[in-house]
Amino acid sequence: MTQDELKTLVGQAALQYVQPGSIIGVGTGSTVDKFIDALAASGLQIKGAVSSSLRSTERMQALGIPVFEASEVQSLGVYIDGADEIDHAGHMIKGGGAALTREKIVADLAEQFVCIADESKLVKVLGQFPLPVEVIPMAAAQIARRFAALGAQASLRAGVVTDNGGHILDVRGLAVTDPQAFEADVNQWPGVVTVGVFARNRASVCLLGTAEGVKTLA
Ligand code: ABF
Repeated sequence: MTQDELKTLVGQAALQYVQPGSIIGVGTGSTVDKFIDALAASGLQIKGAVSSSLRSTERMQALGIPVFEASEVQSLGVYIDGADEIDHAGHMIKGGGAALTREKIVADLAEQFVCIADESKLVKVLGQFPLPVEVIPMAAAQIARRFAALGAQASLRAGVVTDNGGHILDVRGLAVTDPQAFEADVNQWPGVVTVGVFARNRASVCLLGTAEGVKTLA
C-alpha cells in the first residue's frame, strides 16, 4: 500500500471514535484531510467541530460540517489529529505545519486524543524529525542559544509568521528520552510560546496505518 492509502485507511478508522451529535476536535494535515473526507462521506451526523487551522476549517465548511470557535465549547470528547513523530507511549512531535499552538489548545480541551498516522511516524525516541518550537520573535536568538547548550541546532523557519505572530524554530540533533520533563522544561524558557513535544497532551490512542492494516496502539 502507498503512504496515501495508509492515510486513507486510518482516516476512515478514526470514525469509530466519533459520537453522533457531538462536537469533535479536528487537527491539520494530509492524514486529517482523509479523516474529514471520510467523515463527510460517512453520513455520520455531528453537531460540528473545533478546528486547529484555517486549512481544516475551510475543508470542513466546504463539506457542510459546522465549525465552532474553541471559546464556544467547554470540552470535547475527542480530538483527532496527525503527528510528525509518535513514540510507543503516545508522546508526539507536532508542528511541521506551524499550527502547533492551536493544536495544543484544542488537544487540551479534549478528553481523548486519537492520533492518526502511517507507520513511518512511529519511532522509539522522539527527535529525528526537527522539533518545531513557536517563539516570541525577540526571544528567538536566546532560545536558539539554549538549544545549542543542549547540543542541538535551532534554525529559524524562513518566512513563517504564525497565526499568533510568532516565529518557528526547527531544532535538529535532539533525542527526547524523557518527553514529559523536556516539555515542562522548555515551556519555562522565556519567550517560548509552544514546544512541539506533546507529552502532557499525548495521544491516548494511535491508529497506525501499516501494510497489515490499522494497528491500534493504546
Ligand atoms: C499536523 O500535521 C501536525 O502537527 C503535523 O505537523 C502534521 C502531520 O501532517 P501529515 O498528516 O500531513 O503528515 O497535525
